[in-house]
Amino acid sequence: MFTVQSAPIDNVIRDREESLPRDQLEALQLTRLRDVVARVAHVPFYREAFELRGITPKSMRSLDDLRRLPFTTKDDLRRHHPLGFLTVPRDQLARIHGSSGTTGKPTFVAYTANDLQLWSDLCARFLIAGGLKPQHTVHVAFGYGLFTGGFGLHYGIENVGAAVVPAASGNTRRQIEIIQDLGSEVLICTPSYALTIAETARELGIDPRSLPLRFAHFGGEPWTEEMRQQIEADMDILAFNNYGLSEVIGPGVSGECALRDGMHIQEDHFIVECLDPDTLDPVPEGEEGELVITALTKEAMPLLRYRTRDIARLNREPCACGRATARMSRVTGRTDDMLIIRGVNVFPSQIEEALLRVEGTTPHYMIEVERPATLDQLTVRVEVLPELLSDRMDRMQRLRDRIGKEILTVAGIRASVELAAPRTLERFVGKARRVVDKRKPGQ
Ligand code: DLL
Repeated sequence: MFTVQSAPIDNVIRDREESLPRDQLEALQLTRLRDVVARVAHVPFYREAFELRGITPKSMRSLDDLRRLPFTTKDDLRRHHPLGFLTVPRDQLARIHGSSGTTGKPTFVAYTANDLQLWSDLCARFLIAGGLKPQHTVHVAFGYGLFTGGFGLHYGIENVGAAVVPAASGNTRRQIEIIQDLGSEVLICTPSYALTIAETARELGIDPRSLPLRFAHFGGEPWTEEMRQQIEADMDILAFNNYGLSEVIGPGVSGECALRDGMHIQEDHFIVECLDPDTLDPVPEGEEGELVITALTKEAMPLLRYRTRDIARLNREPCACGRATARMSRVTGRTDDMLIIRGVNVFPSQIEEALLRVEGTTPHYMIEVERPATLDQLTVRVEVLPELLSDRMDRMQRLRDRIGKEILTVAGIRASVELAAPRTLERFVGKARRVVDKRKPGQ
């Protein structure tokens, strides 16, 4: 048992594979790698690449041979729209999800019945690692639909034996009422939606700390350690991070254990590489790079070396919880949401971190980049606590200066800071969209 912020959490490891010694885990990965190479060999995209590179299942002699396999990108999926990566006949599919991109059309991902079972097992693993018990009632405020968040977590919770409340997204007041009426102890949504719930509760005169919630499992979008602290204090809960993406399976790729020192990657089912996004060589152990993921055991649509565009670090030290799997850090940004402002690489997470360091700011903010003449201009709008809004120009200016200074320290860039009154910026029910880049056409 571990005690996290005075809450006791039983350290339960669901499956033996989670704590396999490294050599046994790697032997299992290699067998599964050969197997998946055989299964995808007739997908036209992979067949061509395999022929060019002389790849056969047998030629996968060690895990290092992974590096001979082709990468798969979101563009490849688009080029083979809608389901060009299937390895099984259509009639074996049990579910199709999709992820929306910036281009409008969703990319589809398909599951067989076994894939759905695997998915629910993997979600159950991280939920259990984060303290979920069969006696809990769990409020799911993720969208149910093509998005993998709602259904993925839903079946994981049922798999654990807990009671699931499929509230889905929207109508925050009603959600609060349902949480109160049913006494739900666990909340599942995006971290930004948790903030909306807390804020709406306060508007209704309900102290969010008085809600029955005790734990939360957040994922689906980047968030910072500062944001975790704020949500935990606001709602008096313990918040766990979990990560995944639809192209790989959905939620269930990795999640935190009670020690919350990185997200355990479910390495018996996924091989995760951390590569320099430019050279595509592995980064030195522990350094930031792009995560590239190979799904070893999925049946319908296993992708090889999928380029996630997510930037994170890997840690292969065994964890004190007893799991031996590699852990990934928080995702600090994406190679493609990285903003380049006057030549400086800036991730929205850096701005968030800076804002939350300044007392009196809230986690509601918008980042706008434009180029009025030749020079990029960064504007950060942030809501401040009502008691900080004042008629005194000098006080407001001091606050803006402090925020600007923090942004400069954390992100290395000067920003013009605008203070906004409470509840004047946009709120999100799913993934937050906090960046408006007016330099791009169509935004
Ligand atoms: O967001 C799957 C998911 C749902 C994961 C619910 C966890 C909980 P997509 O819609 O395909 O799938 O978006 C995947 O979201 O590449 C990351 O950029 C981002 N993302 C997901 N989880 C996290 C997280 C789902 N914990 C994309 N931290 C990924 C940071 C995350 N980013």
